[in-house]
Amino acid sequence: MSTVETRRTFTPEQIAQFQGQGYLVLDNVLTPEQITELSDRFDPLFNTQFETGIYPDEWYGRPGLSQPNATRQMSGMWRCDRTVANYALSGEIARLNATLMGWDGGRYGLDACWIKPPDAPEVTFHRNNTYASVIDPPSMVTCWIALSDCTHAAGTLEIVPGSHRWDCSDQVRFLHAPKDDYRAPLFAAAQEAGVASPETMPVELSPGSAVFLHGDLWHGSGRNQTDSQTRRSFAVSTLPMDAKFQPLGVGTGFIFNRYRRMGNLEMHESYFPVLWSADGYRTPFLKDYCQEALAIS
Ligand SMILES: O=C(O)CCC(=O)C(=O)O
Repeated sequence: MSTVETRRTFTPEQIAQFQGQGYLVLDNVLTPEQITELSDRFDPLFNTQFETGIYPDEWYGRPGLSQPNATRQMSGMWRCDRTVANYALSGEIARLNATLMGWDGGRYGLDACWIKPPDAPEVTFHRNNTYASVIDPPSMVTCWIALSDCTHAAGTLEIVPGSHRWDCSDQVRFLHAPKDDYRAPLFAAAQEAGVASPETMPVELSPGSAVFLHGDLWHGSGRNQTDSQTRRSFAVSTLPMDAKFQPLGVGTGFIFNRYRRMGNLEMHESYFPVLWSADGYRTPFLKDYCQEALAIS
């Protein structure tokens, strides 16, 4: 069984890199065994076999129904499958995410797998915080973990370093298989921000390595140009521990809004558990529901 160092401390340089550039690469976040354990859960889920009986929040790409090259994406998987929950609700991942943002606690925001088979189309450039404007503050941070070789040719994530600082707008869009250039919203934003020629950078990662993304960083992904490699990744997004809902009708966030309690702006811990906090608090139900995937032995 291979081991990885799990209780990590970021250096001041790593934190400065994240804050200045909006991203940070970290190698060996998951072991090969963990990658297999997590990836093995995806096929049953896409075949409607939900361990807990609960359906996911978002689901694109259905075997036998969708085009064979369609990207498979599912989110809100932690409620469907407790092995996936070990990763999605990891206190360690939440701690890493929150630490980079300078937060003293983090709660679950979103989990998602992104499976791009050969010839899978592009994912439109966007900012994750655009999809969280129903939350106060509308601020997420994402740990995007490669579960296969994520090369440029296989359609890995593409980012624009420093674009989290751009003064520009974005709007909620359907992100899969755009008819227009998948970078069109990025180019419009760059123009608005006065950036003449934004440079996209493919984040090439080996399996188990991760890139942390600031919620305002522009990112997307290109077509999988290979004829035999499926590109797989798992993304875990964290909100600040003290996040609340905006008043009803303010902002957008179609998944988040489903879990709003009327007359109450709190993000309930049944749906948005606190995964890590500097004072040691973690939502109590988690200890019976899942195990820490990245625990130190
Ligand atoms: O994996 C991809 O291709 C896109 C992922 C993404 O947009 C995200 O995790 O926010």
